[in-house]
Amino acid sequence: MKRIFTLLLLVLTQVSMADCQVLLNKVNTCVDYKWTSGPYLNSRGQRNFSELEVKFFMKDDASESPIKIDGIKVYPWMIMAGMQHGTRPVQTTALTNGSYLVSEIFLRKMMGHWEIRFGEDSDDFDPQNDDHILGKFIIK
Ligand SMILES: [Cu+2]
Repeated sequence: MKRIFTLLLLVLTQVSMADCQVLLNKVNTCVDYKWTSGPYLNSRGQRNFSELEVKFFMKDDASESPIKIDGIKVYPWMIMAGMQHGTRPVQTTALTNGSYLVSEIFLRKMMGHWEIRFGEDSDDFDPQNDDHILGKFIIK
């Protein structure tokens, strides 16, 4: 009986979390994202901007209604051997469907991997400080 209950709980947990692509645990918020352009990893001389549509919703909201995210910063971040760095500032625009369009994302092809980091938007925001990062995903 206990085993069945555990199994059921596991299944239920997976169902309720199914559409949470990135969990921002500290603010109880889920992120769904899709690339509307790219992602382009630019070689030398190329200049293709990528665009990401991002929806934020409360973790426990089964209807996944989009919420406003004042105070959350979307930040492309490159991890290389021995160094990390960002890129030029992105543009974040609110869409009528409640999601956000993150545009002007400029990614260069390098010996490393790009991440999209969701950070707390504060004056002293530091993309290398794990305490300032709410969640992230690796760009593949
Ligand atoms: Cu680099």
